[in-house]
Amino acid sequence: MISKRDFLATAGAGLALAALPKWVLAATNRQTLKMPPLLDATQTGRFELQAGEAEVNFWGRKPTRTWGFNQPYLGPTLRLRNSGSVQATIKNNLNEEISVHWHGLIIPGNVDGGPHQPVAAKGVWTPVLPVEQMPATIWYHSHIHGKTAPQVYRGLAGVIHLTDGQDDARGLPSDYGVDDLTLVLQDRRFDRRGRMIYDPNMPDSMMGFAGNVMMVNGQISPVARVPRGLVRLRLLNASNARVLTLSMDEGRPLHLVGTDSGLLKAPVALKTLVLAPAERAEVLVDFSNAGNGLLVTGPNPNTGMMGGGMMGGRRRNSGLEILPFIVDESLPVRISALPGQIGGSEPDMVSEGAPVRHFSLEMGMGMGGMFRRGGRFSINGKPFRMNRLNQTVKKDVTERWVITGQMMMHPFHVHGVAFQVLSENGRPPQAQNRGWKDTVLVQGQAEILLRFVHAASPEIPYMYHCHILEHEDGGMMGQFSVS
Ligand SMILES: [Cu+2]
Repeated sequence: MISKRDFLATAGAGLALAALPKWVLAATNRQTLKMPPLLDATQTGRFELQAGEAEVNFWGRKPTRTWGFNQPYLGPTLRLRNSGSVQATIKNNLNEEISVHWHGLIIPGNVDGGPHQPVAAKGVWTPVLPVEQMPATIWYHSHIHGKTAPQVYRGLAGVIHLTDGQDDARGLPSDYGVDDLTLVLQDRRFDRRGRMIYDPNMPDSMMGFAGNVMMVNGQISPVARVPRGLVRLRLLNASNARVLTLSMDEGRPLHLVGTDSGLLKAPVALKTLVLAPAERAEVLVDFSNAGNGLLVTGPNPNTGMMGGGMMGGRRRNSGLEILPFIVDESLPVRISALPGQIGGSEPDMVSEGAPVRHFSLEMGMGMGGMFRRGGRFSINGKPFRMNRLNQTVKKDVTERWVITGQMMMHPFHVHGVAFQVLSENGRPPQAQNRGWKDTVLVQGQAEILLRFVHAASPEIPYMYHCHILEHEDGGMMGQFSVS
């Protein structure tokens, strides 16, 4: 188990030691990790989310004004069937328009919840979501153009479990909050009074806004209690910009069983799992023999050419503790052996003859670009415009998209589809990118194969964009119809 001193050393590295306020010392009485409340719609076929404002006292000193769905910060975990329609009701009790994008749901453009489908202040949205896809861990978040970064930062996000009820047969843990843990990972910036702040300066808006503390499910430095067996972690990187490089202390493997859009055929043991903003991964961790453990993230690798001191590299570049796990003998051990096969699938699409499109993710780094507000970021030279359709795509046709990123790594997300990563910098994809994906971290160049099965009209098109939210809001986004 990590000691109090180790924790302070880690947190302190983030806060700059000299400025470490005394109240941090009092904050080490750790709370047990809480799961987001489970909102199970598998039987009812309906759910309701209410966006509202509240106050949260994260550090036990000064409270922060936060937003959330059905609770003060973040939203419930929605459990949905992976097959069949579900009736959603979104009530916006805020004084500002929001949207709810179903990130990872493969559904038509007119219920996708993107920037063209705002829910007005005090308004209501009642889409029917026709779900028909593989079981997966996906999520939902606000997606108003130009406001996604601050709105998600304040708390408008939550996780969705798509389930077919067959996890016992697969040998996968599925007892919510006991051996099946949902972990919303976010770095957040706190001021000396313990308030969560969002005040991006010029470097922040270029590189993306990074925090000095890691939160799990909206909690600062909680402790997870786990059974002495196999535990499933459903990981979501809901940070605005930080690329996580996750590992267990002492090299205990993370057994990858699922990527963004579905389960793999069999577990893949990883020492380190890179999880970019918006990516999800399901991993199994074995607590049967080794006992207690600690999940950590290494330094943010995404400092690009700006890296180092100029951009306050020290704050960005410290590794951070994420979550200690304590084995609790009172918890039931349901699964103690790693499953051999889990019956998922890996994409194997035909790339020959597929029409090719090129996407260049651009930072506009000239002096003119650097000091120009709103139009710094673009794709193929075009910053996002609400009234400009960038592509028209044919339904049921496999396409090959070649994505090139400038200056730094960019997590590229496409709405309305699960895709195959065909290559990364001309080589076969790394192990963690061989499953079905909806977001891929472009580190130079990536090629993806994708085929749309639903339509999106020119009026309510699908989006593709960088999921560093400050880049997205700044214009690194495009939109396309499918018919
Ligand atoms: Cu980007």
